[in-house]
Parts: sequence; structure tokens; C-alpha cells
Amino acid sequence: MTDTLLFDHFDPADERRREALMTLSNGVLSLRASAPERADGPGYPGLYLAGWYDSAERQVNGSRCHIGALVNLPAPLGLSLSLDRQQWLEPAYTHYRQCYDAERCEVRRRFGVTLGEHALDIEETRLVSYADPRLVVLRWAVTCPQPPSQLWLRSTLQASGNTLIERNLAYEGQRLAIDQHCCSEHGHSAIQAHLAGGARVVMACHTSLNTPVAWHGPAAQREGQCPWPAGGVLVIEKRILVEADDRAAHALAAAIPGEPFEQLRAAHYGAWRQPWQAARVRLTGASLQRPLDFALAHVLQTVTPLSLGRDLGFPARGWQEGYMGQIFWDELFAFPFLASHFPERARNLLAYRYRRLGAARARARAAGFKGALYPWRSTTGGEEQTPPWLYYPLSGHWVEDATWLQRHIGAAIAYDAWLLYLATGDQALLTGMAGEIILEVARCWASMARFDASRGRYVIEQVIGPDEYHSRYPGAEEPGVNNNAYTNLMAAWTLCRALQLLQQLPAAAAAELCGRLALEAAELALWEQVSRQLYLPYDEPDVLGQFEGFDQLQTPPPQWLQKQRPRLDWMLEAQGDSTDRYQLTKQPDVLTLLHLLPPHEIRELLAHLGYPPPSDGGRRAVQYHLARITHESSLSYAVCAGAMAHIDLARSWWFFGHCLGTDIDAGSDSGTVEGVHLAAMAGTLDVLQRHYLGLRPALDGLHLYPAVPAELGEVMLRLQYRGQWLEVRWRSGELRVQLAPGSTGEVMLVHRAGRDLLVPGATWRGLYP
Ligand code: IFM
Repeated sequence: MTDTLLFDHFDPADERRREALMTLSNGVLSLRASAPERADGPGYPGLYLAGWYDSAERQVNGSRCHIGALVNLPAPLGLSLSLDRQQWLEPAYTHYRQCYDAERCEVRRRFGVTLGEHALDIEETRLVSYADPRLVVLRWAVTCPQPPSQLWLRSTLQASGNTLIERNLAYEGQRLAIDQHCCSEHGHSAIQAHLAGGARVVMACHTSLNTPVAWHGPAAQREGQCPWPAGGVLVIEKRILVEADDRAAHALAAAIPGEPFEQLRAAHYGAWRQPWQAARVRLTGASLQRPLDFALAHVLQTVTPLSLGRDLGFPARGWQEGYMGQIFWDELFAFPFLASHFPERARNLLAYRYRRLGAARARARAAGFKGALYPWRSTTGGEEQTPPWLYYPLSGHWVEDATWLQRHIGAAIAYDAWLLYLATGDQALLTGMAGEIILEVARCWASMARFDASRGRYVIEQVIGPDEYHSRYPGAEEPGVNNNAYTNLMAAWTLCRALQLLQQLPAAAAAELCGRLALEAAELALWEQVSRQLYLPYDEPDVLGQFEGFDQLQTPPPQWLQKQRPRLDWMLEAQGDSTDRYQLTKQPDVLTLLHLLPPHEIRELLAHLGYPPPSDGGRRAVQYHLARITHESSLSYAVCAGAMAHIDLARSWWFFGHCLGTDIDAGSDSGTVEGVHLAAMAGTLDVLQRHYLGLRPALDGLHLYPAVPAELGEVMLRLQYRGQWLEVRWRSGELRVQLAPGSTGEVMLVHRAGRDLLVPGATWRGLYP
């Protein structure tokens, strides 16, 4: 058993962050690692059903809004012990150890408590079953050198609300109403509850305790006596089933599995092991193995085989209350890794977008555009879910949130769709959901671009780039900036891919697709024109700017680039100022281009647009932007690590290390409390695979262009390309690639010296001294 993440003492101040770090999920249920014995805090029990949102009306800063938020379900794990039913466990620990085991996707705790004269040692194991989407299991094995003859046990299933994030309370608060508590004489308790909109959830819980039940307030609470067993170990188990439907509570209670714990655990572990082994990146630089395993485990426990067929996106903070559990563009950072290991999971994420294509078309029409305009934040439906106001805690003000103007999300979805095609080679994707998404997003870009005769180019106005620190020009009434470089280049990229995919398809299939989407030759000709004539804002020769006018903003005081200050947007707003006024970004838009697109593709795109390639390979642009980033978005370090890999490997490595530490090295009061930063985690895996080992799926084969930091040491991983599993090994400047046992196809490898067809049994070797 491995301790991927370990805490060897209890720290009340850090408890909520640890609960988030040690959250377990199976892609359907997600459970914060709160301590069952600490009913009075400091933790925050959280149990969430993936994709189960509520959008009941709220009044926020005078506006009525219906913003979808993931619902916190009743807390099912409460447990306590007592000798006399008067004094219950005093959680003053005599020893304490808590670990997250990524290899088993399991959290274990061992702690000591005293009850009267008795020193108890409790070994806790919990799992959210990877084998059964509805099941959570908690087990306590209690030992005591001089045990009492018997104990009282209290088990609770406690109603709760969405109250983790104080600044979101106006949007959150109580969402579930409990309809019914029920219990049986066989140790079951159950709760049936509903949302204002009518959706229902049922939770059933079995505690290994055959005693009568007492009900207390909003909690389903059982208390009963348990004799200390002759064998010396008192075992207490709680099994919880959760389902979102109309099933009667007692029917769900009857479905709680009765198999021995070890059997349930073996089924969970058996289901986890295969995907874990398929995706694990093995390193000899041992210090990185654990954080990388930790990142991988969170990605794999959030997007799982149990998610397949369910309408689920990629939640920014895992299935947690952070960002209300909503879906942004963050799957962009997980797609390359997922598509090359679990294409079916990536496909499921794309299906989430495809189901909302109709709504995105309607949004485009409502905004006066054509094609599909995806919302920046989404939940159940396809409507925009960005809250209209944000609460700024330093000033106590409500501030308008205009980040819904991040139109670039359409390009990110098109990018994912194209990448899935590259990784799988599945032409049905192009004639189906990937093709439709790419074409409709391209159509939207072409209609959004306005021809500006004075420049002889198309412009895209009133948008916000990934950098959310610039949402309007200083003093402007309307939000949005013009010609955000990232947005314009990705718009051009989408248009090029849309045209390319039609070329890629057999003529009849392309004609059928165009017919289905009512695409005429004149429209395609316009796309070609826009893709060649979009305007790019240059701040200096070779330096692609952030957006038009960024270079006219004020130069910030250098101390703002240091972290010993509050969050910049909160700090400045509290001073009556705004980040809009300064040349300081939250995350690096232009570097995001270098992270997403290989250098040759950027050169081709610039040439297509009639701009010269950077004469210095992009170095000046990188320096310019690095000097202006606060890294206050968790995505920033992943982007910088990727973007710098082919420009300055030492700096890239520094960013990589920081990215890996986003959650595990964070402070007790950091955003991690609200959920881990899943895209940053996925981003590290992506940087390692796509940038450091240089493994990129492309139309003509699997590209191998490594740039490996010396500190990385030896690396071994497996990945899929077009249905074939490959084994890749990097050691001492040598890259080796071979087909994995069982892979019978051939794979074209494209590298700096040419192309080689890899056949089963052969090994390709490349030296990179
Ligand atoms: O999607 C990101 C965005 O780019 C920056 N703010 C946080 C979001 C969710 O992770």
C-alpha cells in the first residue's frame, strides 16, 4: 500500500483543505474526506452527485437569477462512541495519520482517542466504489488494550446545505428539502429529498448496528449498544447508496450490498487497477512520482468508466462546491491525456458539449451570430451559468462579472473535438459530433468577425480572453476588449480546421455533412477569407500582444508581481482601482497558444494570416508576457510549463514543479479548500507527455519531438494512438517506442529525422543527446 499523500498530525486549520485533497470519487459520487467523529467541525462534510445541479431562483444584489450549482447531499458518515451515552468521543487525538492511496483510490486514517479510561485506536478505511456507481463504504476497526465490555455507538445521516464558500452564499445555501426519513430494524436509515425544481434523490445507509433508532431533528440518528467482541477488534461499517430518482427509500435500503467488506474493496480495487496501470507515468525521479500519481488519481477518479453514458462535463474543481461544480473550458487541459489513454472517456466529455449544440446555436442566433456560441460556464442545460455578480470579500461589494464574454471557449471545444479525431483516427467523429461542433463553431467565428476596411482585416470585438483581469477598457461603459490575440488566433485555427476536415472526408461524406448543416460554398469561401485576414495585435515587433490597447495600459508597480498581497483583483477593487487599468495578467493568453499548438503549426498559422514568424522563435514575446503575469489562475503554471518547453527548458521545469504543487503545497486558506484544481493536475500530465516526451497525435502519424528536462530522469508510459497501445521509455537521452503486447497494428512515427513505420515486435529508438 502506498501513501501518495500523507498527513501525520491533525491540523484543524488545514482540515478543510485536506478534506478536498483527499476527496474520493468514482465519477458519479464525490465525497470529501471529513472526519465522521467531528460533527462540530472544523471540517465540512460534502457528498455530491456528479452533474446533479440545482438552479432554484436566488436574489443576488437585487437581480433574480437561476444559476446552477452542484448540490451538497446530506452528510452520511457521522459516527461517534460513548461509554454511557452522556459523554461522546472527544476528538482530542493521541495520534493521527491520514493518507490518500492513489494506487487503490482509497483514503485511510489511523487515530487514537480516549474514552474514559480507555485508549482507543481506530483504523478507518473509506472508499467510493469504482465498481458500483452508487456505493460509499466506511469502516472503522477499533482496538483497545483494555477494552470496555461494551460501548454505545451513534450513527448519523445529517441534512446539510451548500455553505462551504461564504462569498457564494447568496447563490448557494439550502437547496435540498428532506421529504422523508425512514429506518428499518435491520440497521438501515434512509432519506428522500427533493430540489425546488422537483428532482429527487434517495440515500440509504446501513450501519453494522442492530439496535432501535432515535430520530433527532434534521438528522437520521441511530444509537445502540455494541458489546466489545471477543476477538478484540470492534468493527463498525457504514455503507451508503445514493440514487437520483424516484425510487422509494426503503427499496434503496434493501439494495445495500451485504457482501463482506473485503469483497467490496476487492471489487473496487479490481475496477480501478486496470485504468490506473494503463495511465500511470513511471518516473525514477522519485520525488515527483507521488505528486504526479496524486494528480493522475484525481483525474481518473473524476472522469471514469462509470461516467460513460452520463451527461457529465469536466468540473473545474472536481465534483465539489468550488465554482459551484460548473463546467468551464478546463477539459482542454485534460483532453490530450484522456484522448490518448481513454478515448471513450474523452468522447463522453465531447458528448456533453454535443448535447448542448442546439442550445449553443440558439445562443448564437440570440446574440446576432451564426453557428454555435457555447456558454462560458454551463451546468445542466446549455444556457450561460456565469453568475451576474461576484462578491469581493475585501470591499464587501458586488461587482459585475462579465467573464461570460470568453467566446474563446468555442475554439477550445473545437480543439478537443479535433484532438480526439487525431488520437483515434475515427472518421465517424468527423461526420458526426466532432465535425458538427467544429463546423458550427467556425461558422460562429466567421459571423462574429467584422471586416474593418481601414485595416483591410477582420476584427473580433467585445470579448474577454482567458486572462480575466481585463474585462473592459478603463472607463468604458461596455465590457469586453478588442482583438484578443488568443481569441483571434484560435478563431483562425478553428476556421482552418473546419475547412481541413471537409477536405479530409470523402467527397460524398463532406457533401452530406454540409447538406445537414446547410453550409453553402459561399459560406466556406468566407471562412477561408476570414481565416486569412484576421487581425493580430502586435505590441512590438515579434511580440504578439494580449489584446488591442494592452500596451497603452499603465505599468504596474513591480511589487504587485509578488505574492505577498491579497488577490490582485480584490485588492485593487477595494482601493477603488481595477486590474483593467494595468499591464498585468491573471494567466498568459499568448503563451496558451504556445502550449496548445506545436511551433510549426503556429508558424503555418501566422503565414496563413500573412504575419511573419517570430524572428527569434518567440523568445521576446515570452519574456514580455512572463514579465506581466501574476499566475493567479491555477492554469497559468501548466500553460507556462508547456509553452516554455521548447524555448527555455529550465524555466519550464520550474513552472512544472509549481504546477504540481498547486494543491498539495497550498496554504490552509487557499482555494483548494473548495476543491482541487483539476485542470492544473491534468495539465501536468499533458505537459509531461506532449511537451517533454513530445508525443503528439497528428494526421500523418504520432509525432515524437521530445524536449526533456534533465531533472526528469527516466520515464515510462503507455499511450494509445489510433487504437494501438504503445510503450514509451525515455532514458539518458534515448527515446524508445514499441507497440505494447497485444497491439497488432502498425503506427507511423514522425520525428525530426523523418518517418518510420513501427510494426509489432520492433523498437524505435531516437537519440537526443
Ligand atoms: O476556467 C478557469 C479560468 O480559465 C480561470 N478561472 C478559473 C476557471 C475554472 O478553473
